Amino acid sequence: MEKALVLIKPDATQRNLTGAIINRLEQAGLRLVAIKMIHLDKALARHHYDIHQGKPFFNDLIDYITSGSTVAAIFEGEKAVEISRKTAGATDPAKAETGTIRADFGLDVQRNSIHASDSPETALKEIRLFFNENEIFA
Ligand code: FUP
Repeated sequence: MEKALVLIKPDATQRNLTGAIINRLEQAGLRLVAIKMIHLDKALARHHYDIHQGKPFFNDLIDYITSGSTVAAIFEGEKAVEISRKTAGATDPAKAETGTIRADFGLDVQRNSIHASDSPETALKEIRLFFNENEIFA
């Protein structure tokens, strides 16, 4: 069974969209196996977005993701990564497919409401970054 890390980002927790976003992922056939609300510190944020170090939006992205509460969750299922990415939609809400989380809830390319792991390998790394083994109810 595949697992995907999902972050419900500060723009979404702030606007009371946490339940709606979880609901969409469950409705897509995925099962919630871990969840917690956290406030990312800069070190964790930089680690999570390591791949974007040096890009023009990096510092703003770190400021944003550390600006409020984030819900970290793990969803499990066959093709959990592909399904969670599809349910999330394209990075830029303006370009995301109708009916996706980002199209319906995202505000702009930075405040796009959700993160979902982009490959099974990335998912394993991200899960290790956010969760201990004993927090996962597989
Ligand atoms: P995604 O995999 O869809 O989350 O997109 P990326 O890995 O390309 O980007 C990660 C995050 O960086 C996005 F969710 C938001 C932020 N970002 C920007 O703020 N500006 C950009 O131009 C691109 C990405």
